[in-house]
Amino acid sequence: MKFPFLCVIRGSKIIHRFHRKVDLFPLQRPWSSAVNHGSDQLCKENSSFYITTPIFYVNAAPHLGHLYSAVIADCLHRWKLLQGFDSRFATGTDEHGLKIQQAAEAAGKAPLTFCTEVSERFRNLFSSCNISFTDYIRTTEQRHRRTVEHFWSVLWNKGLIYKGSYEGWYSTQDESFLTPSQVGDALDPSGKEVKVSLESGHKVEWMKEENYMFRLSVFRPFLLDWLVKNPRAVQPERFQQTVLHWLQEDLPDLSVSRQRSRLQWGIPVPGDPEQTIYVWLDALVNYLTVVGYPDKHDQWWHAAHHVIGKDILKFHALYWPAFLLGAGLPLPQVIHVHSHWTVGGRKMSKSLGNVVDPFEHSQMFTNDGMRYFLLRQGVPDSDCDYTHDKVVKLLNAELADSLGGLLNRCTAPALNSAQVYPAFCSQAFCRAVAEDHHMVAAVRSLPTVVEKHYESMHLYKALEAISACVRQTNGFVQRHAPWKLDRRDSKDHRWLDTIVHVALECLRIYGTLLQPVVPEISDRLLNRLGVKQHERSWKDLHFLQRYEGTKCPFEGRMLGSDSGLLFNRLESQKQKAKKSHKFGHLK
Ligand code: ME8
Repeated sequence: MKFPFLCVIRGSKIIHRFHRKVDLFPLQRPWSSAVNHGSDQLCKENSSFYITTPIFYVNAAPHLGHLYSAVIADCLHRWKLLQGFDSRFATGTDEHGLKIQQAAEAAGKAPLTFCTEVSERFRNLFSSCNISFTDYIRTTEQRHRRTVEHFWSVLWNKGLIYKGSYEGWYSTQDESFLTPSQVGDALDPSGKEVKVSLESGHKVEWMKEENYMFRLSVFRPFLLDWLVKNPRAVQPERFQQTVLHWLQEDLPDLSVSRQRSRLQWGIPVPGDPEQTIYVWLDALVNYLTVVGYPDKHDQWWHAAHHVIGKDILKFHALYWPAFLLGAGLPLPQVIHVHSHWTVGGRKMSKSLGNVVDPFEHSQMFTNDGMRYFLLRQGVPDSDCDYTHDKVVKLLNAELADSLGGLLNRCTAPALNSAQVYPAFCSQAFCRAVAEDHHMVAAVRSLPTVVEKHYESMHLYKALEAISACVRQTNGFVQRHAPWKLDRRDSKDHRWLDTIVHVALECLRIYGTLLQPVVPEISDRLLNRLGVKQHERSWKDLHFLQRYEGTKCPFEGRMLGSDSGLLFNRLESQKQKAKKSHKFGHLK
């Protein structure tokens, strides 16, 4: 297939210098087999699962949004482990490009020293917040450079990269090329008229350079085909629609290098030291580096799932699949997109002074508290606003009072003096009323409900369902007030034990299902119930077996030791202010 000598693409002029034969057809369609039979089916057969977060820019310190992506991916990784998958979870840092080069200069540091320092801050944040990544990748590593060079040479050998001259808009903050329709007018803080990206609001500049270009334009029909055949490739649905909408228009070819004189901090183009590889091509290839491309990536690459924020959808749902198709590699199973956290209704930004420090807030609310809040309140489809009092209110209601209160009640010596998992009595359970039977049915079906929501990344719906069941169990205990029963009466005694048995069974199910979200709290809860480590997986979710007439392995077992409250109540800002005022007065 030959391409014309000169082509003009809306707004950005690209002059082709060389005629090269393009070996494009027959282009593999690596998506069809996997998805026609259901993507997860394939993964289950392999029992491999590979989940990634974006790799984060090291030009600034981590903020709440970065932690959010990592917590989502961590939850999915832990969920897959719970189900018995062999799961791999990669995160890391994106360290090349003009933006990083400029940030290092501004900090007066050598680029690598600067990158290492900030990358360590990300790694420490993730480690301290129980983000159980199995791979941490930095794009400045040698293994990554080798992979990028190989990937480039594959595209080059297929004639998908050519040398041309690019002229158009570029945003350094987004490291992104823009067409004129994506650019608008704005005033900078000094009142000067500037051009900005309509999507991100970041300043753009006119750029004219000799570059290497990637033939993105030829991939449009293939990308459309992929999305039409795989309606769940990009989730949630609204983001798949966004990508389909983008594909209604022609895709311009993409500049995939910068002149070395402008950008030194990056991987040189193989065979042309005067050019540096475009940072997004470099960064996206990290997902392959982690799994050992080009030698041993198959097992994992077939099971790839990406978690990304909505800001980088174009790079992951247009450029990345096109690069992969060009290189003859399978496309990701699912691109899970999430929306953004705002503060005071506005995007977090240094200049607005509203950036939430995830270290500080995880210490204030505990790691699990932060994780629970982010996943319970974060909705993939729309932005959510973060406020201190919202966190306090939610965690007090659901973790301290509802879940913690239930555990406390049912394990307190006043109600459970023997500190055992008491016996269930079918005859005594005849005292149960219709609402109790509804509660039992709801908890029995809870694992299926939660599975559905975890699988579709509607994590807040999974937590909503668990929380509703916890409330029902509290209602059950409250309704029958076991503390009012007379232990000396054998019937009452059996009923009391039965109530506590049912409540502990509910708690065991909640603790097991909550492990991917709040691993520390779940561990403490299950320890208190005396549930052993090997009894906490998906296959251990049989609920209330005695009600079904089968043996319950926990019945009669000693409870674990009491390690204190499951979650300590938190103070709102108002309460805090009141206290400090009082102390000030006393002083
Ligand atoms: O884009 N709310 O890195 P980045 C929720 N290096 N999530 C947010 C957020 C917010 N307010 N702000 C950021 C890059 N994020 C590239 C990625 S991948 C091959 C290269 C999260 O440091 C969200 O996941 O700007 C978003 O996509 C990502 O951080 C952007 O991080």
